[in-house]
Amino acid sequence: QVVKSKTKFTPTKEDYQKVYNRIADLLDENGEYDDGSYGPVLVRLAWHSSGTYDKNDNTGGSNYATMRFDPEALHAANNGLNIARTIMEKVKKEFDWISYGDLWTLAGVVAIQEMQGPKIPWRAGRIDGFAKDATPDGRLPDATQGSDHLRNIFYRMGFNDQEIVALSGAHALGRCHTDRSGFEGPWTFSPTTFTNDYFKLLFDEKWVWKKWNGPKQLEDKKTKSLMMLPTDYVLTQDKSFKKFAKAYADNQEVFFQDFSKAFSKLLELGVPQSQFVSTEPWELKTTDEQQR
Ligand code: CCH
Repeated sequence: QVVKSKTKFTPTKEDYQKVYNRIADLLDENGEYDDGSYGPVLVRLAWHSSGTYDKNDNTGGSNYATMRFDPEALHAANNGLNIARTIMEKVKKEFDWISYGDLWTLAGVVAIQEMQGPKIPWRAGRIDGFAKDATPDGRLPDATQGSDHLRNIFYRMGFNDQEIVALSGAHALGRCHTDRSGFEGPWTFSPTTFTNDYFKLLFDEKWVWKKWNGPKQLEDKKTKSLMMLPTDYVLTQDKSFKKFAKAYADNQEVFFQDFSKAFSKLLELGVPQSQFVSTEPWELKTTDEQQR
């Protein structure tokens, strides 16, 4: 019997930069989609694929990309993320050597950086797992709940109050969809640009309960065009959360720094250190920096 020898391709940082660039090109390929960018839904994919982590038994997290499998793909919290996964399939076809966990977390990095956000240190090393590695339902936050719930969920991942607030600032991006979560509308006036507007608006606008048949959400009294989830609003009500939210409203640079650290940490949850291809995370270049 002939044993075929296969030379193993070992991708370098430059190869991952190529994947970065391909994802960047896909972000606004469909002007009809939402606010004209797949960026926000890709950030949500990166977050939901990582936020299943449980530090108590070291299960979940971004390592095995278990959202590829039912029932995790069908968890209500993941409604709509099939759109993001389908777009990523295009990239996977071209760069078949990348693991899904690396691809999805890298897409989150690309989206944040290309939408004018901070640099997100990232490194490769996640491996594809199996359906048996999928996590049970209920590990991601429920938007109808309060500060106790937020703490239960995020402390389980290993985050503290400051990191919870920083991560929540991602809601500067994107919107809620009635056919995905039941909620409706964007948090900010610029849902495809990463800013600290989410925190500014939380404090500057008057938020009132929206009168409608849908789930409980708030709307800004002035324009009625923006929304906040109950879990967003508690960041201004809980004393410890409020301190950080105010600091981020007052200073975008501080928010950017803290978000970058927390998001980078989120994307590495559940990945054994020994699997990473480098000891230090990389900073990949934005398309602007490469003058492409
Ligand atoms: Fe979120 N988020 N998120 N979120 N989220 C939703 C959409 C986005 C909660 C609930 C919702 C984070 C934290 C929380 C994004 C990033 C992050 C939606 C609407 C709900 C509901 C989904 C829909 O209908 O399409 C709750 C509760 C929490 C508790 O903390 C964190 C952390 C991050 C990232 C760091 C992004 C981006 C979106 C927009 C997605 C889109 O398609 O536009």
